[in-house]
Amino acid sequence: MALLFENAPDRPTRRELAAGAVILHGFVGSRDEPILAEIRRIRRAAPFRHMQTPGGGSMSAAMTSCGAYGWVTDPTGYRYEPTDPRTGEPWPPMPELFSTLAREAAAEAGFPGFEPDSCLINRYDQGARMGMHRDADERSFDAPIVSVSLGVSAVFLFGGLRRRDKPDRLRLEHGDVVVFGGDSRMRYHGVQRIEHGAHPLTGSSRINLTLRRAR
Ligand code: MD3
Ligand code: FE
Repeated sequence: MALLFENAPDRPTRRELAAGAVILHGFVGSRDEPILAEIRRIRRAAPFRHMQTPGGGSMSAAMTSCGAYGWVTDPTGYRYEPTDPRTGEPWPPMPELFSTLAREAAAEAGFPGFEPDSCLINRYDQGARMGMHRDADERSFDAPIVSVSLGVSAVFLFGGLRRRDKPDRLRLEHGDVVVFGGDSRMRYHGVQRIEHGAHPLTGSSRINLTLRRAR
């Protein structure tokens, strides 16, 4: 569908949101189905689950990971782990498709040489959200984070360096990739509650991949 209009001048492919934050509209292109096929493979070994938070709640997004490290939360805290706590087995390997896409997107945004060692996969069903937070569990904040959105769209909240800074709202659509590095790496961000929706490739869900350098 998007083929005709993806690179039309009225829908620019690359847009700078803030210093270090670049959105690449439709950057996924025809890699959408291959990515979803890899996720089906990953979830067979490491199923999506709603993890518990230190505050006593649970994440409304269902999560899994691939790569050398996976992000986990439980009542003791947030951290990266080399194995899935569900099985004790290493996380499924990062598909080359994921690391290549992330490296290309990061380079396009001005961060050459990005080699992710972790990919967190978030699945938002209708009503799921993610509260405002910073990503601070990585060993170094020099590397960017690359975000890939698939399926039903969501309103992304892009805040500032202080929790109270009023966030910008930005709709992320199927195939959009956003790179957050440099001066934007430590910004607060979140995802508004997912509305009722349907996408031919994901049904009523939104899938977000975040490619990270954990260690
Ligand atoms: C801005 N995920 O998993 S991706 C997360 O759509 C997370 O699932 C959201 O926030 C999602 O931690 C947002 C966009 C994103 C990811 C990392 C960032 C924005 C960021 C790191 C720094 C600044
Ligand atoms: Fe985040």
